[in-house]
Amino acid sequence: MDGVLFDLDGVITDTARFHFAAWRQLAQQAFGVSLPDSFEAELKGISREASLQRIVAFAQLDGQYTVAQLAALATQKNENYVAAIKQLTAADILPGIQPLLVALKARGVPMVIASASKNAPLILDRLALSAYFTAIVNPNDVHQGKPAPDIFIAAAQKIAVNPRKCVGLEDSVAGVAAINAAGAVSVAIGHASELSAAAVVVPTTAALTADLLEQAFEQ
Ligand code: B16
Ligand code: MG
Repeated sequence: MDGVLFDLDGVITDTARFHFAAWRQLAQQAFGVSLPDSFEAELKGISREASLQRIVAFAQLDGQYTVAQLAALATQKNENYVAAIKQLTAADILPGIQPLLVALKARGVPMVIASASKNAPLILDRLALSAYFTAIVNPNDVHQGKPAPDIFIAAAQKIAVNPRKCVGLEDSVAGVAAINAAGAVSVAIGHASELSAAAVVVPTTAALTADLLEQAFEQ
């Protein structure tokens, strides 16, 4: 294993609740609709723009907004979201992640962030984890979002390692598909029934260790 490619939301910290709260507020204010709880999982790993499209479709307002209006709505959601995530501290790092980063760094394994979030640098800064990562892929530089492999291929390129020599960590179905399509070994966090496409599934981040990632890579 010559590199580890990390998703952010749901792997390093749980920002999904902040994303969903901000989308719910926007959907109510702009479209007058209440998003059901099931929408939270649906928006995981999906870009800001794609998330808004899904919400517009749910509100049955397809084609009613110009590109500029949609961009303004996405910006409005992001302003609320950024205000919320500014409260993040190292206490919000998911269980097992800090020891995993320490162990991988001690073994000299380079680590890269492959998140769909344009706010990844801010979040890592708030969590005091930036120093562990060689690079953060800018989703603006990636042609197609997850489930396309592009972001994981770009992450492996940042450390000049073949994706086949990397393990990718994900909590979303779209993200696992992206890791597999990139040729990396997928380790998923969540329900085995939902994430069955992954090489290995663990129930929570607390189960992640450097040895487990090495074993997943070797199997
Ligand atoms: P932003 P990940 C994803 O993060 C979130 O799961 C998804 O809900 C969000 O829409 C996306 O980032 C974009 O985030 O609006 O901050 O650019 O799971 O790929 O780390
Ligand atoms: Mg995620």
